[in-house]
Amino acid sequence: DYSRPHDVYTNLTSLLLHHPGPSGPEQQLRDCTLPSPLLEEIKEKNPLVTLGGHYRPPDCEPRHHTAIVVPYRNRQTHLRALLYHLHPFLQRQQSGNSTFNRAKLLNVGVREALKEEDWSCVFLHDVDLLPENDHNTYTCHPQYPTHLSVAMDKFRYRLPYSQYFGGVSAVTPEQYLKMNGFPNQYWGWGGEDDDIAARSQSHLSLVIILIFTASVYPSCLPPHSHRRDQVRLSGMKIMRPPLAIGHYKMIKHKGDQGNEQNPRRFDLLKRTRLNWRSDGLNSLTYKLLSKELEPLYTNLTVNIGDDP
Ligand code: BGN
Repeated sequence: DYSRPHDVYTNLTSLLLHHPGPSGPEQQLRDCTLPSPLLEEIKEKNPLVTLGGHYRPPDCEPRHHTAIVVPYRNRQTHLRALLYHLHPFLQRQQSGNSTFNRAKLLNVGVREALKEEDWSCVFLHDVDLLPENDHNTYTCHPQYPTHLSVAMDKFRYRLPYSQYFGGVSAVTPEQYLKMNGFPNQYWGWGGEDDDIAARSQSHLSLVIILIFTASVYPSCLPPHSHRRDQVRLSGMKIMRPPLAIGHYKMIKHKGDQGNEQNPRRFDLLKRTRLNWRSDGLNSLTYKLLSKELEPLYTNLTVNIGDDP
């Protein structure tokens, strides 16, 4: 019992945390008011850590087998802060080597976000896109999915092609359910946004949609003026702000490792019409490894499996 007021022991306690070894990027500690929750809470946040502080990644064979030794006496607050930080930190270092899967991660994010609160609108936002026009309101259309990044600098402030749905888009939970979420099978770069677009669209041509959009979707409505109508049972279509409003700057980057072009995307896309009812929100499986409330965002680390 480390918390006794008059500690009768003068022992040096070695805490052994058995972990496979590190390989991840650096994480900066933000400030000096670090949380030190109760041991019970830390345990709850780390369901995969077993008795004695052991952890093994559930989805791969560890390459290292590491014990962490912490000389200790009378510092329970520090110990709790360290355990609170270290367990998720070590688990994160084992995540992220498999192929990227944007659409499946979006599914996970939407499901986890909806566990937290009854959001009326959920945005699906690439990390490298910065909105440039304040009139591009981040709200949902009550009936149809919205595509907001219609004019990116990378594509000379135009749509690269009429069905493009990548970058930044938004759905209400009802729209998300109606389209059975997003596909889980697109491992690597490309095609998943086209699949999502195909799920959400009816057969209206884009020209009609754009004219319609410009007239009924003013860019500057106050958020609460949207009514939350039921989605029609027929197919949906894509709503877009005018090209002059949906401006985004893309932060320049090279293709990332683990997100190479997916050669299967052409075949997968041909089958969207057949597959969308069975591949999506209703077939989503994953394991939540950690969930951390950071000062400016919530960081979820999940095991979503790997390209079969
Ligand atoms: C398209 C990609 C999209 C990507 C845009 C813009 C495919 C499927 C080919 C049938 N689609 O070509 O995923 O967002 O380019 O870069 O690769």
